[in-house]
Amino acid sequence: MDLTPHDALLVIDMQNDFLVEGAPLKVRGGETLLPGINAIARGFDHVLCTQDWHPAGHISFASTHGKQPFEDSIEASYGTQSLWPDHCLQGTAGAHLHAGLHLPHAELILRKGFRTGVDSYSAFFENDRVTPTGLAAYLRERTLTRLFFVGVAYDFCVGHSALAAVRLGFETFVLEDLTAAVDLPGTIAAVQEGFSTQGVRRMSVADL
Ligand code: VGL
Ligand code: ZN
Repeated sequence: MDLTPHDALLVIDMQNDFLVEGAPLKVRGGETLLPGINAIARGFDHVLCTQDWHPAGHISFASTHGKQPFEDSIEASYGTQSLWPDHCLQGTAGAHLHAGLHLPHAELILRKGFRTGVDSYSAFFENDRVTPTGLAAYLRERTLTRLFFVGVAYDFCVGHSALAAVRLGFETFVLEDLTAAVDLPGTIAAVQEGFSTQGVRRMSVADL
């Protein structure tokens, strides 16, 4: 596949709280993706990153509701919200992009999930599915029409971002061997079902 100036690599949530040993929301295998992401990024003219960026007392934190992370959920005004350990608190070391990520030419770091009352798995829309982050307009204005997703978590932020991208009309690929999943019951199957019905293309680094 030949890359063009209209292609962008979207590196999703490669942050300490998802990657380092003992982190609250460690995604198994996430840290092993770093060398591969660094390497592939060199082939892209345009690299963008996202950063999960929550205020204290965020709606997605189990602690906010006195509930159990991973198991409990709440009914938010916008639908069911899964509950997580506290993670990616604004300005903390856990929220920093991992020091092993070397993307010196990255052009944008998009923060998401910064509103107390609504979570944002997708880089394009918050979980209410209507509040935009501005990313679609940014990409369109810059004529970045073909998007390649890597990072964590495959079954949450990568998956929701890719599904939103294809709905918005971007040609959308997920480089699956440069992703890692949280893997709660049914979450991988659900996202893959969405990919196949909505036209997100699954590929591996070797296909690039
Ligand atoms: C994520 C759960 C909560 C992710 C972010 O990056 O996939 N998952 N916040
Ligand atoms: Zn989060």
